[in-house]
Amino acid sequence: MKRDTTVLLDEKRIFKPNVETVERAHVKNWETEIEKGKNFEKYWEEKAEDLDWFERWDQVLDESNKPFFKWFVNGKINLAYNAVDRWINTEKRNQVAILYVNERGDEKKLTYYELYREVNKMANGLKNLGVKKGDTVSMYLPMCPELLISMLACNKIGAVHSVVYSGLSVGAFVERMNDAKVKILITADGTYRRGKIIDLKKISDEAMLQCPTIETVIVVKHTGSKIDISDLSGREIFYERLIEGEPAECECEPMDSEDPLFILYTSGSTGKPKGVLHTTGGYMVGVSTTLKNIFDIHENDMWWCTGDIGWITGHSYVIYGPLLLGTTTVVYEGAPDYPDPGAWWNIVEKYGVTKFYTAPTAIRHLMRFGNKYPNLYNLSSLKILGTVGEPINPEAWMWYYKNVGKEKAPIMDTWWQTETGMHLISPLPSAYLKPGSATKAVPGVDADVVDEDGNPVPLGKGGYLVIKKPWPAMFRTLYEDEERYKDVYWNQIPGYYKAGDMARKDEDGYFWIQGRSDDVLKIAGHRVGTSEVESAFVSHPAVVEAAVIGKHDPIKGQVIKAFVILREGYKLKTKLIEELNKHVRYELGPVAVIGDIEQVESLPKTRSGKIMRRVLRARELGEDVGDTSTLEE
Ligand code: 6R9
Repeated sequence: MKRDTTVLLDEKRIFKPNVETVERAHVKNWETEIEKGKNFEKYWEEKAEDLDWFERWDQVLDESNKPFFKWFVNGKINLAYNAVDRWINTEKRNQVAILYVNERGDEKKLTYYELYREVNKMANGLKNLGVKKGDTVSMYLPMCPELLISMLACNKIGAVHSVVYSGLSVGAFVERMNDAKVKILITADGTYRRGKIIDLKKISDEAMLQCPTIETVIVVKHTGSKIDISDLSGREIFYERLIEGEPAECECEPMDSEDPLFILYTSGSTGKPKGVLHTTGGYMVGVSTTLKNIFDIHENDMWWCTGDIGWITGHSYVIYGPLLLGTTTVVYEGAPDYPDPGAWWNIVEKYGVTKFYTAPTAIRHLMRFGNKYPNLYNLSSLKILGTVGEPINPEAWMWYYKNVGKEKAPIMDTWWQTETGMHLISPLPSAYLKPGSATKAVPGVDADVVDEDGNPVPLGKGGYLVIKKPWPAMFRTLYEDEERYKDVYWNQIPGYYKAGDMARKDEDGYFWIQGRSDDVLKIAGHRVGTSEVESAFVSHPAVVEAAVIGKHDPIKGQVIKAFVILREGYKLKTKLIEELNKHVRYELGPVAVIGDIEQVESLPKTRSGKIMRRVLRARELGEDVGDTSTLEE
C-alpha cells in the first residue's frame, strides 16, 4: 500500500495547544495526567468512581488467568442505568439526549426522560418475547433512534446485542447471524442514502432464508414505506406493535462487571469474521473516561461523531460514551455530501456542534470540493475536532485544522480498534500536536513499538505496535473461540497484546501508525478482511481462485485489487467485470470497493498452500519481494 510515508517521515510541524481550550479542559496538563496514569490500577479505579455501581468491586484487576483479564471484580452495575436512568432525577431530565437528523433535513429530539420511557417500553417488549439475561439480540438498522433505544433496552435487561452494520449485505449478514445463533433480529424497512431509500427489509428477507435460528424479526417502520401487516410473515412483528401499551417503567438487571455486554463482528486476516466480545464494567469506565478527557466533554456540549453505530466507533462514541457523560449526541443518517458537500457543515452551524469526530476518508472526500463549503457556514461553535479509522495524511490534517477548526480547534487523532473498545493512543486537548501522529498512549495505557521477540526497537525505526498492560475496555475473548483469541492477539509477542499495526516512535516518543501488519484492509475507514472478499469472489461460478490485496486510493485510503483465476472458457471482459463487482457487493455490501480485477494463471503460494499476498503486493508496487524461501515453485 503506497501511502505518503515519505511525507510522514519529514513531517516536523508542531502545533501548540490553544490556551482557551486548555483553560476549559477537565485535564489541563497532558504530561502530568500521563504520569498519573502510570499507577494504572489506581488511575482506573479513580475513574470508575464516576459511575453509579449497585455494588462496589473488590479487586480492580484480576490477572490470575492471563490473557483472560477481569476488571472491577464482583462489581455490580448496569449500563442503561448509568446512561439514562440516573439522569432523570437530575437537571438533565429534560435535556436532549439524542438529536437525530437525516440528509432530508428531518429531525427528532429525545430528551433523557423521553429516552428513558422508550427504552423501558422496548425492554418490556423484548421480555414479552422471552428475551432473558444472556440472550443475544441482533440489529440490522439504519442510524435511527430505535437502534439506540434497542441497544439500551438490551443493556437494561442484560441481553447481549450484536449489531450488524447496515452497509453489509446478505452474505456477511448471514455469516454473523449464524455464528452468534441469533434468535431475535430487529430490522427496518429502509434507510436514506443520497436521496434514495435502500431496502434493508429486502436484504434481511433474503438473509433470513439462510438463518435458521431466528425466531422473531422486529420491523421498524422508519422510511414510512407502505408495508403493512399483511406483508409480514408469521415470525415478524412491527416495532410499534411490540411496544404498544407497554409500561414505561422497567427494573434494571444488576449485571456483574464481567457479564457480556455485546458482540461486534470484525474482520481478521484469515477465516471467518471474529466475534469480538466486550463485557460491562470495564468497558463503561474506559469509554466514558476517554471521551471525557480527549474530547473534554461537558454537559452542555453538542457532540457529533459521524461514525456508524454498526462499527465500534459508533458503539463507544455515538451512543455509550456521550450518554454515560450525560451530554447530547447527534445521530446522523445519510452521506457527508448529500444534498451537497456542505451538508455536514450546515448541521454543525444549525445545531451549534461543539465537538466533531470523523474519519480521514471523509475529510479527504470533502476536501476535494475545496474551501468553499466550510466557508459558507459559521463553524465557530467547534471547539475540538477528532479523527479515527486510519492514519491521517498531513495534508488532510492541515485542511481540517484550517478550514473546519479555523486553527483554534485542536485535532485528536485517536488510534484504537474494535478489540480495544476505547481510544488507546491519542492526544488530549492540552497536547502539542504533529499532523499525522496519534501522539502518545492515553493516560493509564502502556503502548510501545517492538520487534518480533518483544524487544523495543530504536526510536525512528518501524516495528509492531503492542499494548503492554491490560486496559479496562479491552475485549475479553472472541465469541466461542478462546484459542483464536490467544493465538491472534496474545501468543505472537509473549506478554503483550499485538495490535496488528506497524508503527514507529519519534524522538519525542510520539507514535506514527503505519498501517496494518496483516491482511486486513481499511476501505474508507471500514475494516474489511481479505479472506472475506476472496470467498465472495470464489462464490461466483466463473472464479476458481482469488487473492486480494489493498491498493492505495487517494480518497478511500485503500481499495481492493483482486487477482482471479477463472474457470475454463471464461474471459475477464467488461460484462464479467461488472458481474463480479455486483456479486461481491451482494455478498459483502458497498464496503467492498473494488478498484481493479486482474486475471492470472496462478497465484503465489507457500508450500502449505497459503496465498502469499505479500508477494502480490510487492509485485504490484514494484517493490522488493523479500524472503520467498517458502514460496512454492
Ligand atoms: C476504531 C477503528 C482498527 C484499525 C487499526 C488501525 C486503524 C484506527 C487509527 C488507525 C491510524 C488512527 N486505525 N484508528 N490507524 N491512526 N487514528 O477504526 O476500529 O474498525 O477495528 O479498525 O484501524 O489499522 O488496527 P477497527
